[in-house]
Amino acid sequence: MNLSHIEHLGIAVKSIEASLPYYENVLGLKCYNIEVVADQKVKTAFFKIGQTKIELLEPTSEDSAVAKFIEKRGEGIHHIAFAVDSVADALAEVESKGVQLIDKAPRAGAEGLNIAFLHPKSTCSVLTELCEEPKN
Ligand code: CMX
Repeated sequence: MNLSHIEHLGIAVKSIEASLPYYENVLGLKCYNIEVVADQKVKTAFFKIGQTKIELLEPTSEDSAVAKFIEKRGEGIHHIAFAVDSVADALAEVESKGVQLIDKAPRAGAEGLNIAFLHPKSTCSVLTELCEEPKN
């Protein structure tokens, strides 16, 4: 599989508003997009560092995956996302190597990317996302 770079790191926070001053005033990053991903029940905020982004994830519902994560483990790094040429091809490859998939097929994620998650039980306990720029 050809991973080109770390597309983003997902960080679970209780409140984007309360977290922004650290990222903007201390680290000097600029939040360039805030977007709700309704089907994932999260609000997201994005910052760029080189080719990589930081994605803050605030739950919008108590039953969201991110709300459950914060309840169990507290705020902090939630997932790593790798950029690939083709999420569908990468899913087929990792599944053939015994990795448990959360998403069996690519779906729409934040920022217009096609994405899919791999289960942390098969990825050394790090929730892993594969991302692909849509080809129009
Ligand atoms: N990183 C590592 N391990 C995680 C995890 C994470 N982010 N989230 C859950 N787990 C672990 C739990 O600690 C638990 O481990 P134990 O069994 O050892 O206690 C196990 O996975 C099961 O966790 P759970 O709380 O019972 O939750 P579920 O099984 O209901 O769901 C998961 C876990 C990973 C399948 C679910 O969170 C998921 O589907 N995540 C992918 C989607 C997602 O996270 N969306 C939000 C971001 C959206 C975006 O970026 O757009």
